[in-house]
Amino acid sequence: MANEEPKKIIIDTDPGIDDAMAIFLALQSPEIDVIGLTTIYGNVYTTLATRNALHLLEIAGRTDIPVAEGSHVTITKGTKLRIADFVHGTDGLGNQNFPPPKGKPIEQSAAAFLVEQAKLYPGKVTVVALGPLTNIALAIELDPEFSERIGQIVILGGAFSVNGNVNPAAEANIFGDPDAADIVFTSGADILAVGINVTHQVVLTDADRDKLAQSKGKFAQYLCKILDVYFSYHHDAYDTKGVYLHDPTALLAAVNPSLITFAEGIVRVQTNGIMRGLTIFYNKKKRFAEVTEWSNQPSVKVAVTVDAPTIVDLAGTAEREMSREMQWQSCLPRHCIDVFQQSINLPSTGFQAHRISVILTPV
Ligand SMILES: [Ca+2]
Repeated sequence: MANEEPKKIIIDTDPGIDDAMAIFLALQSPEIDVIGLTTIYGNVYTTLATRNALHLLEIAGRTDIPVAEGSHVTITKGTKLRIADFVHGTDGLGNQNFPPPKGKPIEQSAAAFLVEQAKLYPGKVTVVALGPLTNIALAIELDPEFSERIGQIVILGGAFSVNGNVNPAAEANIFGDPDAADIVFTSGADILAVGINVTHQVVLTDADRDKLAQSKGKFAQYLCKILDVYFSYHHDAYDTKGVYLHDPTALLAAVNPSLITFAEGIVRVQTNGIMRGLTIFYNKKKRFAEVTEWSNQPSVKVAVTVDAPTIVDLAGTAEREMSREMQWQSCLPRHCIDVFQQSINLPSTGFQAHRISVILTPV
């Protein structure tokens, strides 16, 4: 990717500990030009998500990047939101109670900002959606051509052929606004969904965290402060000795789609009842005789496996390119990606997957 222009990315985010990791990764990757952050409720309420987004940009020294505040309610104007502060801390960032940021969000709403940027750079902007999909659905409603103008929407969301993480049916980001998710999945935009069927293979282990703690890098030190709450939650909730890197995986898949394999088909979202938030993938193998809610819907891509060997290549490329970039020399710890090629078979697909672990360390 040496001669390519950096990919313009807007991160729609509800920071969020793994959001913070994804944002730092993006800001350190020369392949990416982060042109804005838009905020949404999810891990915290939207007001706090905005405050945290501004705070993270200040930590990274990137207050030049605009933050547009997103919706405070669901697409159906619902105000009973599901907030995952028990996963990320009441402040969303590991109960560190950081001082308030100096910066302010721009006047534009998240949806208006998304529409404007898609118009400014048609086909060139990738949205990495790391929270419930309300802002993206609002952008689609605001501008009927948004789904054509946007380059790609990479969604961290869904649980495809596996249990959810809010309840057995639903993954958290889709559960946060299933109606919005269904609008986005059926919008006709170029969509890649990275669900927990994939991100649950991407584990930052307890041992990885210890390595991170030894690092003097600014981001590594910061992350070690906020990670405790996230680890405690995972230790209680799962048998995994580590934490799932949901948001960083989606971000990396957006940078380099060849990091994952995907299947193509139609996705619809259950919007009510006990299956609320369930994502169902139709692989189009059978031609149904009747006209249904699935007929003539556009196809999307759904991640099936994580491709560890290519991640090694990307890390190598990123390192080499960074060493040529003067602006990286003075400051930032570089991301390096350690890959543990412990193969996991997914019986439902026959694909080989790999357990990988992403570590932020200085080189
Ligand atoms: Ca998130």
